[in-house]
Amino acid sequence: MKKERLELFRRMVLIRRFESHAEACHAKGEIPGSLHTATGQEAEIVGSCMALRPDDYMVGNHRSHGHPIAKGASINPLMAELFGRSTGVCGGKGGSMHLSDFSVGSLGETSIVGSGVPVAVGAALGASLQGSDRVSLCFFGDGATNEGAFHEGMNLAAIWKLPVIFLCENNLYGVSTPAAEVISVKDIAERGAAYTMRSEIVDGQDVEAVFDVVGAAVSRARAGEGPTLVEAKTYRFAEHAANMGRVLLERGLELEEWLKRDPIELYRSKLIAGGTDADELIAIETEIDDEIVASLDFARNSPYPEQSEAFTDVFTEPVPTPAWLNVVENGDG
Ligand SMILES: Cc1ncc(C[n+]2csc(CCOP(=O)(O)OP(=O)(O)O)c2C)c(N)n1
Ligand SMILES: [Mg+2]
Repeated sequence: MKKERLELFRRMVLIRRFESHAEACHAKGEIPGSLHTATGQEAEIVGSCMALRPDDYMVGNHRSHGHPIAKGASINPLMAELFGRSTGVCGGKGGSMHLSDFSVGSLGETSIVGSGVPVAVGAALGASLQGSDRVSLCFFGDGATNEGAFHEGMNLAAIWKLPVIFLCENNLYGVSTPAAEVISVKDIAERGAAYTMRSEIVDGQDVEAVFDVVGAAVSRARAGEGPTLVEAKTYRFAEHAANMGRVLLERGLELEEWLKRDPIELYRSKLIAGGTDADELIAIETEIDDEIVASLDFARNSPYPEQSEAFTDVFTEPVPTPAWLNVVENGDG
């Protein structure tokens, strides 16, 4: 168990440092586009993903650099993707909000809020039609639970008893809008009742608590007992997206209180109280720093995609020709 605990710590720190370096590179203009970090949310990300098998599916959203990392993806192609380089996990054409890495079951993300839900439900349907016991973990924010796609996905997963874990990262805001002002229920977990779906609330700053709650949901899903909605109560420490400025959201004391519940520092204290040598944790962090520096070198030294590739990877290849088009082209119609 010690090994697993250190791995929970390692992955949280890896995500934190990956994102802080990405933010610095974005500020310098090295990373194009928008960049949403999940600093402060690492425990719910790592605790959930580590409760999965490598062949299980996972779907993130616009704030999901850390999710493929937590699922076990190597960071060089992820960093290169942020830099828009051809060695990136999506050939440099996706960027920060499109980090699919099928090799670890990470089906990717999109910027459309709520759109990952049907993808995760579809993956679970596929797994069950194929007779496999793979499960599908779907991350989305509090704001996404007001989208139609969320409710449609929850309903389908419930009626077909699909192996999905719906993981709501309730960080209390959608951009600058407080969740409490726009969501009809006190706890998002209550929304499970509308679909007779089991739901749980978990402290999203406690990595082991998340691991346990999601682990139990995964076991039920694998056993054919259907989906679970898990609401992780968490908080993002940075603004909604890099360079948006805090002007949009004056959080004052609230932020200060949440900073005291930094998931990495909470877990460091817990590990040390449980007998882990503090230096062992520092050694892990030093190793991560080297790994990050190497990933930055890798990204910076990689080429941009060729112009000729602009239209590849857009549709499946070859693009299937619809039957009706054949008929018209042949002059038969
Ligand atoms: C369908 C849709 N509506 C609006 C937006 C603009 N938008 C981008 S992120 C975001 C907030 C999402 O909040 P939440 O789901 O709580 O996720 P968080 O950013 O807090 O992690 C909004 C409204 C969008 N990208 N897609
Ligand atoms: Mg939110």
